[in-house]
Amino acid sequence: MNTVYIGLGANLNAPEAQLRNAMDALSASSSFTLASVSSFYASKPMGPQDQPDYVNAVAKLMTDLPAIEVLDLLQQIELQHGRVRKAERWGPRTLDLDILLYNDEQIDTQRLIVPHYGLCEREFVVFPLLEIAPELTLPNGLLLADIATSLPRNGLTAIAQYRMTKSIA
Ligand code: PH2
Ligand code: MG
Ligand code: MG
Repeated sequence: MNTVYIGLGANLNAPEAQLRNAMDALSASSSFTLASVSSFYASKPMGPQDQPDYVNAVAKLMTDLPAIEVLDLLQQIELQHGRVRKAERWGPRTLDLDILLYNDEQIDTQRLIVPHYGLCEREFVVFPLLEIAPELTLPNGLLLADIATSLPRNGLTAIAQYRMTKSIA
């Protein structure tokens, strides 16, 4: 069994509902067991500022799938939720599902880089991850809690909770 942390983000078409639907889809998938979900957070857009605020969250999944097949399934869920891939870097999106961590592994391939390259700098990843994994050590040996100490929250605010219907706890 593998432990995967994923980041969820959306800022178009009722973003909170986008995240709830994505969580429902992950939790309904026979390939994943949903272990925990952070609060949903309102966050200021990183990148172009002429776009709506985001809703972000982090989830912990257990799976037997290799990382690349996790990516396939996440991209399938993105597409089912109306994601249109656009050229604009860091532009608005209906749903973005990113693999943040896959066990302790460092993966560097054409399609997938893990840990996610922005993990340590993005408050909308670090604080939700810290909420569900306060003791986490990253593959580079750094404690997530230490990274959080020197990272500005940039207005990041918890706005809602996702209630898990199926739990391994
Ligand atoms: N995702 C982006 C670009 N900017 N800003 C926030 N606050 N949250 C995101 O998830 C985000 C972003 C592209 O993936
Ligand atoms: Mg992203
Ligand atoms: Mg992405």
